Amino acid sequence: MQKKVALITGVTGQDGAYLSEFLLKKNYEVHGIKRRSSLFNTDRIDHLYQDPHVENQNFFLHYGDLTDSTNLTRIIQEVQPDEIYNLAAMSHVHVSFEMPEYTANVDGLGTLRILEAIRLLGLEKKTKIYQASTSELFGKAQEVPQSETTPFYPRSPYAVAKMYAYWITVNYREAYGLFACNGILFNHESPIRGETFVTRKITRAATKIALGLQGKLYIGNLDAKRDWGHAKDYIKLMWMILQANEAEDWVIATGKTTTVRDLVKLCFSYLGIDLEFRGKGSNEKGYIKSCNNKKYQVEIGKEVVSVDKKYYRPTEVDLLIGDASKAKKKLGWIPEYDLEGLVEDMMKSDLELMKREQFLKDSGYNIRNYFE
Ligand code: NDP
Ligand code: GDR
Repeated sequence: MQKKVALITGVTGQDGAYLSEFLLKKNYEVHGIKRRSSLFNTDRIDHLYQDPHVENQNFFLHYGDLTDSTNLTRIIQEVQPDEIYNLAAMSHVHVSFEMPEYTANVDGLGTLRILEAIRLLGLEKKTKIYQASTSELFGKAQEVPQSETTPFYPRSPYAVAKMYAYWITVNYREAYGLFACNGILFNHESPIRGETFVTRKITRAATKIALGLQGKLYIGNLDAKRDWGHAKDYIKLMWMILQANEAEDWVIATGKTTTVRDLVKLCFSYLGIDLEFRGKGSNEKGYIKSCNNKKYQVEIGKEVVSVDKKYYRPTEVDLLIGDASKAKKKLGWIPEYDLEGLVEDMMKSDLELMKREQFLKDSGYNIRNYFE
């Protein structure tokens, strides 16, 4: 049987890496688009890399960018994909306030460029498209929990750009009969999550603090509530969405919400450290109440978490909690991880990473000391 061919934009990102692994296991030929950078940017997919000089390859990388339509059209023409997963994006909500125009170009128009390439190349009947939509579309939530029928109210340049991408995907499906679907995914994390998203920032900081490599975690809004799942569970859904009988839009979420503050506590508790929070708003701080693990030389009463207003957003999304009953019922999706399982996976991985950093530091080498 002929192998199915998939093209993944954003292949070097968290979801792109897990999805590549998943599709290769399903015997797909996988093509990914990576950006040119002055340093290697393929850490997350290096284990999948194949020497281009050997035969029978099934994983290929192409240079490209979502701002370059001629490049995208050429790659799609060469690859003739059965499925495109459009995961590339300037995906950081806070950064989108600093770079609104670029975010609109990549996250909004980038999707249009792909859809238009499919149409220009006459691939409407061949190529299915998955668009990485987001719970950020719900923004100032008009309904709790949020489902496929909840109205949108985006609260950042990122969310507004993704809203254009959502509707242009729906429009190309209705106008030209493309098999084009939106996965409205709620936050999903993993040990390879970008270091500046709040979950990974916390797991890195907690492990560093326990090992004496960092003094304090500076953080923003502790009251924000998110519905956090595991990326490994969510990328399966991307594939299932494109195998469904009909092209539709789908909400993917765990159905549970947690404050950033409780997530901080949960991460420290994995290490046997109990935190107590005192104060309000930008004066809130977290202190070590107790530690039942003798491996960690932490000082009881020490302030280890402090709010820094620089991490506040001009407009915030206060509460996200998703209702994924449609995906569970129609696609038979069953997630494997709950929040505790996710935290355990991330903490275990970062603890190992930080032990290596500690070893380097103790051996006299410089370690990265950059917090965002
Ligand atoms: P990441 O930030 O980890 O990865 C983003 C990917 O997009 C990277 O490969 C990045 O390349 C690439 N990229 C950025 N700009 C461009 C560009 N101009 N041209 C080509 N490629 C570009 O995101 P995730 O893997 O977490 O998310 C995947 C997608 O899902 C994104 O679209 C995100 O907005 C969306 N999403 C994510 C959710 C989550 O919780 N993770 C939830 C809902 C939606 P490089 O490595 O070079 O930076
Ligand atoms: P989000 O994820 O904005 O939901 O977007 P992020 O982890 O950045 O923020 C989650 C919540 O935590 C609050 N917060 C902080 N956030 C960061 N990054 N750093 C901090 O120090 C900090 N302190 C508190 C935020 O204000 C926010 O409320 C992610 C991205 O993956 C998007 O691409 C995706 O579309 C959505 O999830 C669903």
